[in-house]
Amino acid sequence: MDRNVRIIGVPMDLGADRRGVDMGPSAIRYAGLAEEIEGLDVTCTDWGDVHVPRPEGTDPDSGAPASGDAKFLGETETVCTRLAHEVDDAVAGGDFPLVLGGDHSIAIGTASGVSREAETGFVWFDAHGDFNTPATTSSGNVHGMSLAAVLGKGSFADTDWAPAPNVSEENVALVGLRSIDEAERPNIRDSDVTAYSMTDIDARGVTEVVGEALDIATDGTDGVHVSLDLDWLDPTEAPGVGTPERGGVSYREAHAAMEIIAERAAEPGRLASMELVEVNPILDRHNRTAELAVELATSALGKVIL
Ligand code: Z70
Ligand code: MN
Ligand code: MN
Ligand code: MN
Repeated sequence: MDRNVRIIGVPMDLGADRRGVDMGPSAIRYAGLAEEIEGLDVTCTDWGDVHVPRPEGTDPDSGAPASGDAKFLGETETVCTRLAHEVDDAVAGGDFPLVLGGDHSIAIGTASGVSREAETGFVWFDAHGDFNTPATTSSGNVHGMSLAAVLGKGSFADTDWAPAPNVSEENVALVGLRSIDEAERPNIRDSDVTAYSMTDIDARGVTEVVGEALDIATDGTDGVHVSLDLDWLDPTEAPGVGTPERGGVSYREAHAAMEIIAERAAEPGRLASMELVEVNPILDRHNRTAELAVELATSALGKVIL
């Protein structure tokens, strides 16, 4: 990594049902994130946390009427607007934003901030598509809609905060899918994103799939944002997530993917930002999911075995 890493925590859980994901930033810091990054001879500044309102005393229906069936949409807008400003500030200051969730709804803020001045491709590692809209969601949870929001799908198109300014669907690749809602599937199929399921990883291997995902995300863009939902990994490796899904990638496959990202960071379509989301220490065993998040982040930032 050729830039100072700026850590930005977002203790957000309004986009998901399971309480505990708001403790993700603390858990990831406690697992030694800053120390491990400095061990790579990369400087690192912890910018603290973006303020998030507590769900007690907030109204899930805020943001209505445009929100449809999206819970806490008004608070999500507030948090994502704050985060977008922090990420934009980091990029403008020449730093590399490393955002710690929190649930995956925060990606709407990261995307908006990182793409404010630059065409940005996305590689979205996830068991889920996060491609619901307020019209198709069955949960009402914004973390299941965040990529659709970034791309201005459905009623998100009518908002000025959700669609990212410089992200094209053609430059978005989803990797590792294995749990898509019935009503969500056509949203993905009818879009111009490229979606790789676990079936693709089984057939072609993680190296080839991630290489192709990076080709898509770097094609004509200024940089790539890596959004890493820890439920991308198999629950045996990452038990501390709100929505575990069997059949995810292994520890080795996840590291291989991050190492490919690190290799590409030196190229012109370089790594622009990264986020680590959905770590839930309450559901974890001995903070191992947060520790894994730290290991994967350092791999993406250039850690090598020899
Ligand atoms: C489901 C929904 C989801 C993350 C779960 C689940 C979405 N498709 N996303 N965990 N990160 O509620 O929309
Ligand atoms: Mn500012
Ligand atoms: Mn997700
Ligand atoms: Mn997920």
